[in-house]
Amino acid sequence: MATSHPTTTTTTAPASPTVEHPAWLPAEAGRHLGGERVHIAGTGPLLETVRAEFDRAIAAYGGCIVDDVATAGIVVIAGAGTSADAPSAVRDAIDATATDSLSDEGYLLSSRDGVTAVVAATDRGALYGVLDLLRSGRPANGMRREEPAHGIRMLDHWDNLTKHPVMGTVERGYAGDSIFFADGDVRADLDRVARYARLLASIGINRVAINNVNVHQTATELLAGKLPDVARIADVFRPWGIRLHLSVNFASPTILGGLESADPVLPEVFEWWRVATDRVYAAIPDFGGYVVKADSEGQPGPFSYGRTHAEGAAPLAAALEPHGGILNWRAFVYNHHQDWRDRSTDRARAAYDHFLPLDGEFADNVAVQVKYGPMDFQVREPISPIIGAMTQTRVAVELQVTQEYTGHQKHVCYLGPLWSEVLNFRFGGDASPPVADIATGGFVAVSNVGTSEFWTGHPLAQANLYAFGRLSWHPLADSIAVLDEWIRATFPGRDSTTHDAIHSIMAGSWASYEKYTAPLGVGFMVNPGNHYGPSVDGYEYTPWGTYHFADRDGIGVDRTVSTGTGFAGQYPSPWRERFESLADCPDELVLFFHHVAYGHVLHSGSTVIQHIYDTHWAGVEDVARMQETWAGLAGVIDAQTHERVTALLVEQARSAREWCDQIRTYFFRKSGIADATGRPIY
Ligand code: GCW
Repeated sequence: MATSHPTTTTTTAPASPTVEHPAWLPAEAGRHLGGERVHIAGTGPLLETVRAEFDRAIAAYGGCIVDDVATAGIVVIAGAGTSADAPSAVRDAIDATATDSLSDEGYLLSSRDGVTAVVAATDRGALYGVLDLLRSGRPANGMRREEPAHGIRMLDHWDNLTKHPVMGTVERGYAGDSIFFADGDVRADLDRVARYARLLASIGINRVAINNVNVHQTATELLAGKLPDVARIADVFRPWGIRLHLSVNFASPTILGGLESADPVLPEVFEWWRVATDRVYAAIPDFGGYVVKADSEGQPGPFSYGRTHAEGAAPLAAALEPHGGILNWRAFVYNHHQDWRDRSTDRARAAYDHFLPLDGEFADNVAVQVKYGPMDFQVREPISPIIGAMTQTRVAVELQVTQEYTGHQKHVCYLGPLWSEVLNFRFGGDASPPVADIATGGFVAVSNVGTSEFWTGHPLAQANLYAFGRLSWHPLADSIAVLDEWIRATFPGRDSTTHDAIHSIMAGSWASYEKYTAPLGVGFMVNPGNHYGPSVDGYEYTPWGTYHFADRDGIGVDRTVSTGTGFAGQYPSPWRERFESLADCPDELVLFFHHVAYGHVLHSGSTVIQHIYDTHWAGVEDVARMQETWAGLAGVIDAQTHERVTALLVEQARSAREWCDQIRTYFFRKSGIADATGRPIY
């Protein structure tokens, strides 16, 4: 939920902590490239980055960069052809790309006779290939071809320029302060940003929006007076193939330009955005575009002028278009002044109701950016139906890497499996394309990074950032295989017992989190404001539209067409029928779509009330197992990481227990039905 954002300025922690964790690119990453001779052919500014990467990786082990291709053990070719004396691995790869050409960002890794080749059509592809080599090691003999599924792989930072007394500089940030901003300005020292850009490039992220979608007063200035400083960040991103985006305030023409109105149909408003945007491109020639949160949680927008969101987007899209810029226009538009007594308004319906009528009215360089669920980044929601419904509009799917509703980076909660469910969802049933293929606007996620020495507060939350990058490149990859990749890269050279232990803690951690928090898709039940810890009725009588309707007889939200809010009818077949029917609705979403009696029997065979009792208990047991397994890793994992995770697991266990006891007790008191197993209730 939006909160007010008082803009107090206090002293800022240093941008670079003393011991910064290397994440999935530890220094040892270069070890397997050893004392290699590396030949680099091609042109383009990113090849400087490639050269520096090799220097960093191989110099320590006696390797060097050589001119002679014939004697090299690693050969990088960006675009250019090669001579006949090139090793066979190189010729194999060149032949392969001759028949099936590579895109701008694709590359081939080929190994034969002790030589590894990275072949790409551009220097950008070569950079991705080389970072892959560093991350995952030299491939065995043979060839691996890599192409991203989509060109837009973007992180949104909810970073503010000034500090909020509780949240610091990052809205919903749990990893320290902003790495970009301090004390109302862009940081002077951007070294940390360069290291961040390297991590992001290594997982294929190619766009970053640096500031909060709630654009407060000082941030509005990023588009004007602070532009030279924004350009400094873009300069740091550029060698890593990352384009910078800005979140902008819809009312900028009035706030910055002194216009009387920001009404998006006015010619002077078009003109204002054109001039402002030309200025941005003069400072940052590869600027990516704008992100806009309009008419949402108090942000200004076209509704103030009686205009639609397509009309609202038009002047910004027109200004960006000649420069190749894109506009990410968020669909998170709903009534946050709802009367809880009003049972007919349903927040879940909002994005579809607002945006479907506008399908086809947005310019080509606009992506409507939709949160994966129709409510708000809950641990379990159905997939937002508007993602599948706008067939004439680019749709970008928005995920949340920062753990706002999934444990604030105090809880281990590996989100890969949640995102895979989203990306694999097929609106039209098994024969229809998955969300991964219909997200024509690409993939966006809210970053979880800050000044924390671990980047992400919780060391294991690095896996979520890694997984988002990898899944935005390969949206249908197995998220558990991605986890294994992350474990191998982050903890290199460990034996399989260690690997398996980390895997067992993380692989099911999203499921565990779901067990001990809000049950069966009903959502929320968190403390209002900070969204951490249990408060079953915290949101029940608020204006936010997030209710569970528990009474003495039952719980859940009737979103059926026949007797409820009609939300189920926003899905095409077969889902509208499946969600509509209590008999067919998947267990995990039953309370999202139906209000049922506590004695309702789930497909699992358990009643709703017994399911609540059992899963909450089981979730706490899962966390106890995580603690035990992690304790066994002392001395095997570096001490800094081991101690931090140990301490956070204590908090996770405490918090899970609190959830468990409050939820079990609440439902016993409401229903009067005993837990069949006789476990304690208070
Ligand atoms: O759920 C809400 C969060 C807000 C956030 C908003 C959004 C940036 O609680 O903090 O604001 O989502 O996505 O715009």
